[in-house]
Amino acid sequence: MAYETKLDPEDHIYLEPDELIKNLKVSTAEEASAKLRDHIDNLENVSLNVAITGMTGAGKSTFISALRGLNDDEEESSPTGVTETTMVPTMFPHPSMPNVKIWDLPGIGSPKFKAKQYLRDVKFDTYDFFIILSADRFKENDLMLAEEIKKKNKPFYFVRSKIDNDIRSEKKKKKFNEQQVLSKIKDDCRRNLKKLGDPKVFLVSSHELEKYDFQALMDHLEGDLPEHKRYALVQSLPVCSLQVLEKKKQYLRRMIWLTAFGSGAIAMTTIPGLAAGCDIGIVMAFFTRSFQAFGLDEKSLQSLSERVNKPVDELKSVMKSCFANGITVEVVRTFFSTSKVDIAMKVEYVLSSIPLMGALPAGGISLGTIFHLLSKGLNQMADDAKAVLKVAGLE
Ligand SMILES: Nc1nc2c(ncn2[C@@H]2O[C@H](COP(=O)(O)OP(=O)(O)OP(=O)(O)O)[C@@H](O)[C@H]2O)c(=O)[nH]1
Ligand SMILES: [Mg+2]
Repeated sequence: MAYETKLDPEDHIYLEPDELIKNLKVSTAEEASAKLRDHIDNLENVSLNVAITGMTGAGKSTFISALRGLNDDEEESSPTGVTETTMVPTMFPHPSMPNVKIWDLPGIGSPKFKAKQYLRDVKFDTYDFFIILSADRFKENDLMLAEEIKKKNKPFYFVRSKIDNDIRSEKKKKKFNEQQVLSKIKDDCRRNLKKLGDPKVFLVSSHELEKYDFQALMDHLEGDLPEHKRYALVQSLPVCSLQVLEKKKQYLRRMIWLTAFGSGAIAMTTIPGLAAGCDIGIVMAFFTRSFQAFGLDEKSLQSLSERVNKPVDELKSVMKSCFANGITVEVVRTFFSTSKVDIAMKVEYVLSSIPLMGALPAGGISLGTIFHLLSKGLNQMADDAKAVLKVAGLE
C-alpha cells in the first residue's frame, strides 16, 4: 500500500456504515453519493413531536424551555407563571432543529376532565410520545389520561417536576439524606400510579437538568423511539452534562461516514489539492449541526451564561479550536487546507469490501482525507464543548 494507515483507535468503533453502503444497491460512486446525501437529509428532516401535559402549574412551560435550551425569562420561552397561562396546545420549535417540535398541551386540572375528549381535542396522533408532569403526587386526571394514552398505543412518561424545591426544603431538616428523599418521592408517586401497573417515574428539575433523572428519562426516550428518530432527539437535547455531550458525539461520528461518502469524494479519481471536488455544502452542514448540537453557537452560550451566572466571554475563552467563532465557509476551508493529513486511513479496509469502490483507488485517498478531517473537526468541537461545560460547572 502506498500510504500510511494511521488511525485514531476510536475510529474502529464506527465502521458499521459500510453495511449501509453495501446495501445501497447502486452501480456507480456518484449514485452512492447521491443516495447518502438523501439519507442525511432524511435524518436531518425527520419530525419529532413531543407532547408535554399535566395539571396547571405543574411546570410544563418551564420544562419546555429547558428542553429547548432556553431560560424562563427568554423572549421565545413558553410563558410561565403562577396563574393558568396555557389554554390551547402551543407548538415550540427547537431553536436549531425546527423539525423537532415541543407541544405545550392545556392543563388537565378541571374536575370535569374527560381524557378521551381531551386527547381528541389535542390531536393525540400528532405526537411521538407524551410526558405527564406533576409537581407533587399524580392525581386522578393524570391517571385517566395515562390510561387513555396507553389504549391508543402511544408511549408516555411520568415526570415528577420541581425536585430542586423538595430537596431545598428537606435540606433544612436534621437528618437530611438526598438519596432517601428522592427514593421516598419516587415510591410515593409509584404507589399513586399502581393502578397502571408499575410505570416508571422520573424525578426532574427544569432548573438543574444535569441532576436527578433527566438523563435516565432521555435514555428511555432514546431507547423507545424508532431508530430513525433517535438522531433528532439526541441532537436536540440541551448540553447539560458530559453524558449528553458524549452521546451527541457518538451519533455525530456515525454521520461522518455518511458525510464523507455523501460529499462526493468517492466520485473523484484524482485529488487536485486537498479536498478539492468535495461538496463543501455537505461538510458545512455537518460542522454546523455539530456546532449547534454541542451548544457552541452564540445563542446557546448566551442561555448557558445566564443559567450558570458566568459571562459569555468566560465560557468562550476556553474554546480553543478554529471553530470557536462560528462555522463559515472560510473557516472550514482554512481548516481543511491547514490540517496536517499524514494518514490515508484504514478506509481501504471498508472500501475493499464495497465492489463499486474497487475501480477508484485515488478516490479512496480523498475519502480517507475527508473522513479524517471531519473526525478531527468533530473532536476539536467536542473538546471545546467539554471545556465550556467545565467552566460552567456542569462537568
Ligand atoms: N424550583 C423550580 N420551580 C419550577 C420548576 N418548574 C417550574 N417551576 C416554577 O413553577 C411555576 C409554574 O411553572 P410553569 O412552567 O408556568 O407551569 P405550567 O405547567 O406551564 O403552568 P400552566 O401553563 O399554568 O398550566 C413557575 O413559577 C415556575 O418558575 C422547577 O423545576 N424548579
Ligand atoms: Mg404553561
